[in-house]
Amino acid sequence: MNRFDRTRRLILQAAGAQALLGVSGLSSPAFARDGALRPAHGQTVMPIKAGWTFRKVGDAAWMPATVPGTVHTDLLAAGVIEDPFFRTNERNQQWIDKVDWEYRTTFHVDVGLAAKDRIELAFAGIDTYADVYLNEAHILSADNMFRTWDVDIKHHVRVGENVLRVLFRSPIREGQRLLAAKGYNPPSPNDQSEVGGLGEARVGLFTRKAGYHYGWDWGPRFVTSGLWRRVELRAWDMVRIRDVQILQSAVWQDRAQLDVIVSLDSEDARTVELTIASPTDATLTARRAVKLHPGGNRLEARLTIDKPRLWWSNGLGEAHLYTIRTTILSEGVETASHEVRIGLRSLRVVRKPDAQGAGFHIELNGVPVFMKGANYIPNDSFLPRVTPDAYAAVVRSAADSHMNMLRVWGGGVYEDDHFYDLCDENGILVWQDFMFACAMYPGDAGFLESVRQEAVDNVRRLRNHACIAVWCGNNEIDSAWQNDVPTGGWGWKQRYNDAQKAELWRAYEAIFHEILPAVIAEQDKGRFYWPSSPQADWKVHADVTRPAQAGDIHYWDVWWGQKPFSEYRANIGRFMSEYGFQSFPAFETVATYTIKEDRDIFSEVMQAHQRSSIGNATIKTYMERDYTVPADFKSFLYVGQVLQAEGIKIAMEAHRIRMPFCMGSLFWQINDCWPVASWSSIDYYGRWKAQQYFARKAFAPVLVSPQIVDGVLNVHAVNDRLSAQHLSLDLRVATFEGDVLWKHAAPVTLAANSSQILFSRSIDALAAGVDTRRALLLARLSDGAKAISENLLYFHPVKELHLPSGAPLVSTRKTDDGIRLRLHADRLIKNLYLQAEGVPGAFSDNFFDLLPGETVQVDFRGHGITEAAFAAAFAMSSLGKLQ
Ligand code: BMA
Repeated sequence: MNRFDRTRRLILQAAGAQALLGVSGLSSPAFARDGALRPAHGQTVMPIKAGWTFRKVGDAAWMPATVPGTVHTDLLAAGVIEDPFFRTNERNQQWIDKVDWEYRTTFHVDVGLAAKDRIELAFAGIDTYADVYLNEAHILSADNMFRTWDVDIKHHVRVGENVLRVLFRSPIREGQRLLAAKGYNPPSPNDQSEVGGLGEARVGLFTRKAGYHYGWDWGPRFVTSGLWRRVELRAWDMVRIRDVQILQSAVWQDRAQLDVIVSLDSEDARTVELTIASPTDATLTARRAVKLHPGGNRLEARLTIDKPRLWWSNGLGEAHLYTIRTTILSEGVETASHEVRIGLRSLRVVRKPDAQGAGFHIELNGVPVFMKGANYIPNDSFLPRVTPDAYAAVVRSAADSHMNMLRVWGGGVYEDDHFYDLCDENGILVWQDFMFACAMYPGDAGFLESVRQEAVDNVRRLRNHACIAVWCGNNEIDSAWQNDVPTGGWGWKQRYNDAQKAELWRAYEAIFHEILPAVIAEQDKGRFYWPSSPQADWKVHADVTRPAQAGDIHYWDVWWGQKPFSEYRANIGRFMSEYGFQSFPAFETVATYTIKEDRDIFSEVMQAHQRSSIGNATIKTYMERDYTVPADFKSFLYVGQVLQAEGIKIAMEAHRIRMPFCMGSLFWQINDCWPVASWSSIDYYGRWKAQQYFARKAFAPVLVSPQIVDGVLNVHAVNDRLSAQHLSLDLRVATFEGDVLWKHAAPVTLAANSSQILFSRSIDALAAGVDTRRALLLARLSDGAKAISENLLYFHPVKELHLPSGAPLVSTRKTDDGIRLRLHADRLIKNLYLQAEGVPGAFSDNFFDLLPGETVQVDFRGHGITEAAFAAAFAMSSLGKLQ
């Protein structure tokens, strides 16, 4: 449909548009990440970015500081500490979080600015225990990293120089004080207190601060302090729009009904003109006069859009966004405005009881959509240095790999606005955890109120984003404690006496069953809230012994339980929100944190960049099962990546072919916060591991997946598209030299949005007389000459195969953005690994099997690459070469 041949109307209905009185205490508008001003919208906005200095409390000398920033990165820039990520530097930087720090700057206020009706200082994020002084008057005490703080400074600010000083108290000392007051330590196993020199005192849970700062099983311990998001002065006269909430009350194919709620502050009683329009759609426009009262005002308006362009998740259509601009005109002059982007869509989480238990699926615009994606953690231990490009690289990698969901996991942070903007634009739905993970939290009145405020701030900040699909209370606390099953859980509750147990569970209920759902109901009515991930959904499906039948699942018997990858096929729930397997990053990344003598997986440095208790040995154990373990370090890293990718491929495909029983597959984890061996599919520097390339194939909209179960070959096909696909299926058994031993071809129809078996045959019938150590099965779905999905199946573990050892023929030519390679092989090249160390860029495909007789084209893309530099760095490995 052409966007211009549809009429859209916007109606401001008189009944819904009257001004309501007396609503106050509204929170701040959304923040942009980069310090760049959002259009001032009638306000004067002055970033307080320049001139910052810092010192350890008690020191004489001030050093230059960066805001937004952290103490650690400022110390690094000042040359006081070395790169925290290099070798084991982390260990000797643990003193930083145990002392107090002071930050200071000055800013100039002119007469005009000082005369404004209202002046406020807005802190988008303070990490964490801080007292703020303006011209030596105390203006704020902060104690929650996740909150935003707006401080009225009208009566503190003066014409000329103003001094802003922030005193940060050590989060560790504060935590120790709170722990002592509590008298016992609640469970919090991921807090790496030993690294911090605190023994078993796990203090992180007492502070509303990112859990991973205290260390995690993929992350170092850097308990930061600092002004981690921007600080700005805002001043205005008369009227200021605080917030505009757009409720999508009903979205149909032919019509969308929006309720717009404008929260604004007015200095006096006046009549103004409210207009709502869309710069992206000239037909949307409405205006009317409204009467304002002094203080907080709430205006409501109903809009109707005919024939809306809907927002679709990646793969199903355009992620169309409308910009909605709200303005206030006073005596014909624009005095305040606000802009927000929305995507029109209906979204429900459907949990319908069925014969097996109860389903759990996302329904988008009336369509059940299988969620393909990953868990997402913070991109750096030091958040302020994450660039917009780094955010874009992760979200685009997800979109390019056919993902449609990321789970913002609860041990990190409520992410930057820019992240959610990118998700909106790329059709990536977000499963948004609140920031609680793997711990039992305090339940005193002060803590609970802080949690409530934090939830209000972040729900308000994020609620207009099209991408937000699920609000989730926490990560894994329900399953770790399992209050309903006396012997259940991870052994947490068994360590406490009855009074402690009751206290800890009461706090859990207060946060996750009372406060958070109440905030959602009040601030984001209608959006789905799920108390914990995973949760067995016993309310819908009462069989506690069979959690796989309802709710979501974190499946960790592969890796933590050392079970074989094939177990992924047998352990499938209704929504797989976590599963994963580790690998090392590429050698180039390892080289950034090691010196030559460290390059052994059991060296002190390699173990320090591995935080899972069973880490590197587990990678080796699994490798021994299926692969010939290479003796040299570099090859070990490469085979480890293949191991991870092949293992997770089993899970991704197994989950998809079980649709509609299973309707989600989010692996753990897409990114890293430092260079480390972890479950990530993309490393800290943005390098795709083998797994990310494999995910792109396993999550493709149309998938062919051959599986052998109990001696029977089943060829499955999954079609995520909303229309039937008429394709040809081509199956063949061929030797590694390309001789075809068996084949089958047939036209097939894949029903829309479904999984089906296309072909079944006993393996004996196919492989009779075949030397299965020298042969493979190829399954291909094509549309005419174009391959839509292709998959290979081997009959034995790799170490038992007789792989050819040759290398492909390679020709290259320069393209506009890099180098184009053509690769050809006469015999199978298994998991061909293309490398160009030191040349900035990335291969469009990698770690794939090059089939005999096949020629494939791969692009190496990057800026300013010369053919000579590429040729000098280019190298290839394959599993055949290593055997
Ligand atoms: C899950 C996650 C994380 C953890 C990961 C790997 O428990 O929620 O807490 O890092 O598994 O162990």
